[in-house]
Amino acid sequence: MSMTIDEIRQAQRADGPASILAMGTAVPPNVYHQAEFPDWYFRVTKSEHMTKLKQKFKRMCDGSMIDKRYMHVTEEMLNENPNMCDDTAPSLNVRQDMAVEAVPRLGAEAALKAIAEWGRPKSQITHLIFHTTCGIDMPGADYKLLRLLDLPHDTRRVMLYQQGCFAGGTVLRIAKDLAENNRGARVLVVCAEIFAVIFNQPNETRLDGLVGQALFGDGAAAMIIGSDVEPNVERPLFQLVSTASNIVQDSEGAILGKVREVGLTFHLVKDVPGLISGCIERLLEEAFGGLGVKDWNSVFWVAHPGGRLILDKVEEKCGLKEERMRATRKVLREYGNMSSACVLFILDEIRRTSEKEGKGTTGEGLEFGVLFGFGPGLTVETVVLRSCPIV
Ligand code: WCA
Repeated sequence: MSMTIDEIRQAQRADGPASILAMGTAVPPNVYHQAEFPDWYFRVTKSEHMTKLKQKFKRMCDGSMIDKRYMHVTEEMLNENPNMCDDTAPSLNVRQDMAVEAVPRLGAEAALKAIAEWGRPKSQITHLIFHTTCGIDMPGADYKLLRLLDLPHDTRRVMLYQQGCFAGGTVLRIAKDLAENNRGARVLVVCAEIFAVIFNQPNETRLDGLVGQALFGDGAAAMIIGSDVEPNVERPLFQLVSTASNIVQDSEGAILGKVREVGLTFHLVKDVPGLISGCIERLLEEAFGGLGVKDWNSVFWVAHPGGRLILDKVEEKCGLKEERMRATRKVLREYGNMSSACVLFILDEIRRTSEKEGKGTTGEGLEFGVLFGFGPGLTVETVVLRSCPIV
């Protein structure tokens, strides 16, 4: 008996909402403590004579709220590639080579942890979404990850390059659409960032670049996302309720990244925290209108920690209690700004702490949560989450 187009479409779609079924994170082995970073950074870039600039950099580091960061780059690598510490010399080739090799490898490490938690064979992954701000290559980091993990060759891949810090939200938005529109889909989502593309010497004519040097760290995070959870095998951690993507009004040029011969140069206006906090209440109202939620303290929070001041201003604008941003600030403190990977680290932190502290749900005992990705544009990605009971 033949089927109508409507019946075919119906059969193709999943019944339930997309859920996060597992998570994993990874960082490179080299740890850099923020208190010692200004001395290290000005020494390895042979900039110790710039004493006033070093003092300013120290103020940025001191105010960052970051305790430590992890980085692929080591002093040995910089000594072997002196152009990486010279912003008048081309260094794109060496940076690209580093990122193209290290990004899928770090992503694979995080993905293996997510797959192990998921509990099903990796051959049952149907889709892959990979995002990195670092490096460009053909075939891409998605292809390399597929090879590293020996995933099925017919895995349906989506590769996103160069989106920047908001993309932790973008990958969840795409994963939700894929999982809900392809019955049985199991989407592996990976964000991996390697600061080697940005690292460069301090320059007093580019103070915004210096802010980046004070904040960025490397990290990768992975998730498995699917609808129609398989009972007794899969354990849902969060449901993805709705997603949105917005460009902040009057913010053109507020954050820019340019791939140049000296690597990825980074431009940032001082008012990024003001621009983001200025639109946050409207975005919350749009996101939660349908659910009737009006109290921003009644939901758990995952906000991209682009910098401490962004969190302070958002917290103030929304009248948040200190505990709402606790997980976000913890990830900033322990890892720095890992661009797109940050929000996934924070979600992982929230569900782990919720379990450890005996909360009733994976979302700090609350039912709903919000995840915000902030980045170039300015762009804000919003994801409404629903937590799951902890049995
Ligand atoms: C400044 C600026 C400024 C402060 N320009 N001088 C891409 C690729 C990757 O691989 C990874 C990531 C990415 C992209 C990532 C992003 O998009 S992140 C962008 C979002 N982040 C921010 O906008 C940072 C927001 N700012 C802050 O969180 C704080 O300003 C900061 C933690 C950096 C310092 O806070 P503070 O309370 O200690 O002090 P100040 O007064 O805010 O800043 C200290 C100094 O830094 C001041 O100078 P001075 O001489 O008066 O001490 C500021 O003028 C200066 N400064 N932002 C140029 N955008």
